[in-house]
Amino acid sequence: MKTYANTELRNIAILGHSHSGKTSLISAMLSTAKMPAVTDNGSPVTAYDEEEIARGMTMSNAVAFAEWSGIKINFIDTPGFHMFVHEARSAMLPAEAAVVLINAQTGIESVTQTVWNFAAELNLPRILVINQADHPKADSATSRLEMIEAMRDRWGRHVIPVQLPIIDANGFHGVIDLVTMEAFLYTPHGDGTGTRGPIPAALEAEARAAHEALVELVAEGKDELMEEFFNVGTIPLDHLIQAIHEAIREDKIFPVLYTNSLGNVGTDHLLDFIKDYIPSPHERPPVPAHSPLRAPKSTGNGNGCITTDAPADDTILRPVTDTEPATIYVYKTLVDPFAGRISFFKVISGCIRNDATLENYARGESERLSHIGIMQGRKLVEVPELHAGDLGVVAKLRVTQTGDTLGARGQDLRIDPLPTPEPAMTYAIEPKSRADEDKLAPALHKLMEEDLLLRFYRDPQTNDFLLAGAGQLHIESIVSKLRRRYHTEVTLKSPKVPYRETVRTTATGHGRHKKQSGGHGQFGDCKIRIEPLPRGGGFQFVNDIFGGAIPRGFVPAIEKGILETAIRGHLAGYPMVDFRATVFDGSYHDVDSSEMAFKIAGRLAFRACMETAKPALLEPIMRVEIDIPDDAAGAVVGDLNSRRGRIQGMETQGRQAIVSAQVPLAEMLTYGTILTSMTHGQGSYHMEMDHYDFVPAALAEKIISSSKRPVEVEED
Ligand SMILES: Nc1nc2c(ncn2[C@@H]2O[C@H](COP(=O)(O)OP(=O)(O)OP(=O)(O)O)[C@@H](O)[C@H]2O)c(=O)[nH]1
Ligand SMILES: [Mg+2]
Repeated sequence: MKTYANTELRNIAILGHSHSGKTSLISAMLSTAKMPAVTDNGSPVTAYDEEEIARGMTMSNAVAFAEWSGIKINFIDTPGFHMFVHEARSAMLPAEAAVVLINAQTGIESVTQTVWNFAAELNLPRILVINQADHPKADSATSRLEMIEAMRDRWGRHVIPVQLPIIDANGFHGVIDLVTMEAFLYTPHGDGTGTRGPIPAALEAEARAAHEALVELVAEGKDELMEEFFNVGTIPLDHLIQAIHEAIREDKIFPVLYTNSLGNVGTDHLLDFIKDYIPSPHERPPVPAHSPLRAPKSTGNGNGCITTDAPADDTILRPVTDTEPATIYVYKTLVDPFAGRISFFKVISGCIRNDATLENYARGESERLSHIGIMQGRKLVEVPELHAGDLGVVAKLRVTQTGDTLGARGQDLRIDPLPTPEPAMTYAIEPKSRADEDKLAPALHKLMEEDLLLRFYRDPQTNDFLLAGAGQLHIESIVSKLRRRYHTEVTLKSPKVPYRETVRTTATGHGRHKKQSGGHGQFGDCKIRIEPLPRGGGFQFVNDIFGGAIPRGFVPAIEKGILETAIRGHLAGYPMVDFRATVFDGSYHDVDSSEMAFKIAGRLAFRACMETAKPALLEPIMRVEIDIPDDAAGAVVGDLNSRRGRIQGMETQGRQAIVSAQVPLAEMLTYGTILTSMTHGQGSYHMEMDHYDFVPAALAEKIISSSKRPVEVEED
């Protein structure tokens, strides 16, 4: 197949609330472009995952491409269900524009705003598509104008229609292009190709007024265009097209278009719009990267213990062109039980040829990129080369993970991945048999490569296997993937609250391990200071030994002893976080000192500190958004108050109310059932981890007294 140059590429993230029709729209556009639009079993091309097909929703990003009028458009299909919305965020780095879908039937929904914010954070050009325009609700001019007003209320007056839908007794069957002032008429459920025709008389006046509004907005701030507009009364078409292109690129306008993805109406026009108006990778600002000095060193282990280095500002701006040295960024990983690891990357700069060898900077290893290709859903189409800006895949890289930057040897730069939220729910799981237990960890490690939010570890108190994820549905889908893909059966047990422990004050402690047994003795001796860090501070270790009181070689063993003990907690067996441990003094013995002896000394010193450091329990506080009929708002707010919730705000939209609150996770474990009964099934909610906070004393006592202290095994 043809390879496409930088200027012939468009990378589009398709975003929107669940069921707005993203996956169907991509399939419809592919069909219009005469590309494979469905898989062998009839599902849309980007809906290939068995789990997603079974649940009728997208749960992770998928990629497909269309060759259209000499360019290649790469689409990234993203999930619209709130629990998986972090995936949509990770589509922002490889994309040059966001197409935000709005369901004509339901209007702006909670995830619509969330994904809009993601795109806005990166100043990504945004196009609004009112999909499902075949719905009777899109039928009247009033409801259409109300929708535009609602969008302007949220995102400003720069929201501007570039089309009018043609809706009559035959339903939605055409669009008026407000730039060229032509109409395109479709046969619903046809091949997606419109026929050019005159603007229907009934819409003429409205179309003219909308055209003028568009011209006026685009000309704003551009003196030559303003002059032309006032002198001639309009702007010549080629100037107007160029001005709209620039205004979209600079986030000065957010155009609105209309489609019906199920009936394939308006999709050729949307493809044309993407081709003519969306910036190519080359036209977007250079990509910010930084040198390894600033790379955060992380020992994140799922238990909240993170070691970080202080950042320094050393940003490098890398233009997206073939002439710069090769650099790729891996934005997604898929692990196929048979084909192995498939890494999805964006070519940030340079031209990547098949069989290239690139350096994975963070991991210090080189990787050979044999068989590079592009993805059409699950199918890999091999290509000889990929130019700067293109999205590609490569199978079987050895060490590369999502978020890694690779490139030519000699340069070393890293692109910061976008943040992934912390898991919101933790469940205990139990393998059904011994064989399942053996398969569990390898299978989950493969799933964790694909899914950055998933965590797997053992409960330090009960030794249970724990799975942490975005919520019940997420964890259930993992259990199901374990069964389908890896033939590993597990039972899901009750959800757990991932409490943490921390310290409230600074304390010092002395740990001395001295043993004389037979020949060699053991001797380790250290003094440490434990200090609280702000929430989210993780774990920091400082070596403050002067004058060789402890040889350097033994200091990491002290850190290890502290960390291993901290992970087991002091009060109720939960990992201890947000503290700094400083070793400042100690002594050693020329013959009897060993790493093991210092590790034990570190552990003893840490325990000694706990006597006075005022250890305390922390609990996760969730950011909750609840969508309910407005007459249920009083009851819902009252109930949240009784759950130690803090109401942050309430918004009404028509007859719906959206309540935002912060509520401890411990109070939300069965909220789904409670909300259903309070709203007669009319309510929905979304929650994500916000921060950790101290557990109130009375409650903390209960948790501590009901916890079983882990059995401590002294190693020596
Ligand atoms: N009437 C009508 N139905 C549509 C249209 N687009 C999608 N649908 C239907 O809406 C449902 C959801 O469509 P999807 O394409 O899966 O929606 P999505 O936005 O990808 O949903 P998530 O992956 O869950 O975020 C399906 O039943 C589609 O058949 C449309 O334009 N008109
Ligand atoms: Mg979808």
